[in-house]
Amino acid sequence: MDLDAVTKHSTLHAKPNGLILQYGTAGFRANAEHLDHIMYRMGLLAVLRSKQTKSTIGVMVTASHNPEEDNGVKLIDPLGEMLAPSWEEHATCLANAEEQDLQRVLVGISESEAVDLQQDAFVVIGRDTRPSSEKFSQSVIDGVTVLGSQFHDYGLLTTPQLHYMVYCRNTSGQYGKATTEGYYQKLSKAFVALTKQVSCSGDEYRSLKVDCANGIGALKLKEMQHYFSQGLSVQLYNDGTKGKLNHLCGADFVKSHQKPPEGMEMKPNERCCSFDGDADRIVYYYRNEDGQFHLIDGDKIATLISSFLKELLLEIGENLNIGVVQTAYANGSSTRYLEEVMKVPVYCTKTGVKHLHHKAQEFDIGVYFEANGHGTALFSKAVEMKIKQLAKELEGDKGKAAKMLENVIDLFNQAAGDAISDMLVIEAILALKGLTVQQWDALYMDLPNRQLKVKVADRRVISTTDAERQVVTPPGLQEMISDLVKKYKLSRAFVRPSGTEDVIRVYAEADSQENADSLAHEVSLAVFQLAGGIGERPTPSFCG
Ligand code: 16G
Ligand code: MG
Repeated sequence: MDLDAVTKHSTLHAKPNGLILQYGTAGFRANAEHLDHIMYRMGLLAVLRSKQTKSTIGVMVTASHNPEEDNGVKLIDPLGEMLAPSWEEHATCLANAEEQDLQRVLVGISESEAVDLQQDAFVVIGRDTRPSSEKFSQSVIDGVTVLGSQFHDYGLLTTPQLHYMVYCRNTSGQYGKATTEGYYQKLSKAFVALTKQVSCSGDEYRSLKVDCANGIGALKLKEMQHYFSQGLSVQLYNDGTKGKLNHLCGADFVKSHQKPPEGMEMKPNERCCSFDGDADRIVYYYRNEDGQFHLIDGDKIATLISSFLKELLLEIGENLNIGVVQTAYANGSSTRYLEEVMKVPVYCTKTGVKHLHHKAQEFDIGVYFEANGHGTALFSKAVEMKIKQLAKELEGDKGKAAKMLENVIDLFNQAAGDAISDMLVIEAILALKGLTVQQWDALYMDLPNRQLKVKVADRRVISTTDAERQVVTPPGLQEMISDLVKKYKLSRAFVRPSGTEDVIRVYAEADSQENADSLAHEVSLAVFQLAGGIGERPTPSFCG
């Protein structure tokens, strides 16, 4: 390691004095003005991780659904997964080291992780469409090359596409070809094969309106659409030619405001969906004849997918274990429906994709979704091989089901939740089952719910257990929440420190919107009082 060169280049990416940032749930995120040094240093760290794992490592420059002025970066581990937790800590240390300590911290990480510095390294880089992203990917490359390592810059990519590339490269191409072309072909081939079997020929399933959040999803869908146009025609809205990234549009906006994005023309009962800014989340929605807006979030997506997979397994007579993984934010009705009607075991993990992903890997088939629309289905290697075998051997209806399952496995991005892949899976399932968007929505009724945030002096005063459903500290807060919950029917509430913003998040659900709103408000007051709230005390209008 040429440490003098590291220091010399570091002066070109100087760290603002005293700035402390943390590698959070989805990497670093902040206003772009503060991030250049982080990019350079993550280039350095990716090289060390690559040497240690003897694999290709990914670096994605994006701040997902955050405003355009922000940016962020995260590292992708060899199998396309999120960075291992011990390396998240190294990332935080390296990011916060003052210039004079940089060499020492870098050597410290190499030693503690027994990195063989003679080992070759390879880093792949992707970026979203933010104005600051191109320059930042150059800073990452500076970090990679100063350590004498090789890289490939994919340029503009969705986050899940970079996860896919990393996975392909580290499995000798067995998962697919590590190019955008390879990605488009793999997914489209599976989608077209699936939808060819659709017996009802209604045009209803042939078109879909997609809000691309003025982000990278628009560019990539435009490139991809002719590959699958036999099965589906997509109309793109908020494609980045006019509006600002994530501004009044995108999956996060639609989910949190429970209303359609700006710019979308919705006719009654038309199926629409929204991606987020880096296309790793998706939610669906429609308006009924009365103009009422209906949101179909990650919970209902998980329900549709797991019921379809369960039916296919029944058809081929295989008793494989399916598990659905959710977080505390999953609507209570979805959990009840999955457990009681579909008889599928449901598990709850902490918020953040890495937690759900790891839990889902414990099953033959693990379906995971956050209510906000991030998710996918994972198939164990043994299951994948078995299904491939059955698709060859079985005949008649069983053979047809096995072939469908084989294509479904190919259609899901096994490395990360992926809006494009999920969209094609959902479209295929709706068409194959002959379900309209209203029929899908009617599987169960969501319980009214409300999410709020409370500003506190230090969000770390709140710690939680039981997958964030119970508060441990400060003392007395859980008792207050439990007493408040008892006042309402079908109610539930929890609070957790955000991993991406300096706030405490509050979630409440109950039998009516009014009750969910009052419960959320009362719980916010308890947080404000016991966890050191700052600024204005939460008022009932807070809920609007
Ligand atoms: C990040 C997470 C997302 C989670 C959200 C919670 C990834 C890729 N993304 O966006 O899964 O739902 O954070 O944010 O892990 P919060 O901690 O601020 O509530
Ligand atoms: Mg995202």
